[in-house]
Amino acid sequence: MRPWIPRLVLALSAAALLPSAAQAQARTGAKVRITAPVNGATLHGPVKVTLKATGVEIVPATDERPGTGHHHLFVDRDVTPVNDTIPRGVTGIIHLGRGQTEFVLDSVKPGPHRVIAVVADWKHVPLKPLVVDTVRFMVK
Ligand SMILES: [Cu+2]
Repeated sequence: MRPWIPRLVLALSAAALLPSAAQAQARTGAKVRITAPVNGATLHGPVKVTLKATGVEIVPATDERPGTGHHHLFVDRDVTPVNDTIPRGVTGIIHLGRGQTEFVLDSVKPGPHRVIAVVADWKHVPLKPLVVDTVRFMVK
């Protein structure tokens, strides 16, 4: 008599059965901000990069829980494909896999630089929607 009820119930149960990091994150609107260096700054090396995330818990990469992630820095290089695992052992890609929220770039050369911060899950795949921030700065 009221065919919409079973359909609604089915939809609700399906949603309840499929919790995912992506859904949890979409609800909370996770964000990351590079708090230092300030975008456009001119400074001397070494350069300490500090990060602040909201709406996602920053944890070690060994912590396999939805709603969590760890920071990655792309230094003077583009972000790798967003559905792929962020590779290790690649120049300019830094995993803060112990849950750190800062990292010192101790060998930056004088000149312009760009750092992109990306939060990824324990599989090192960027969270969706992307949790990303970029700063550009000049090293004297
Ligand atoms: Cu990683």
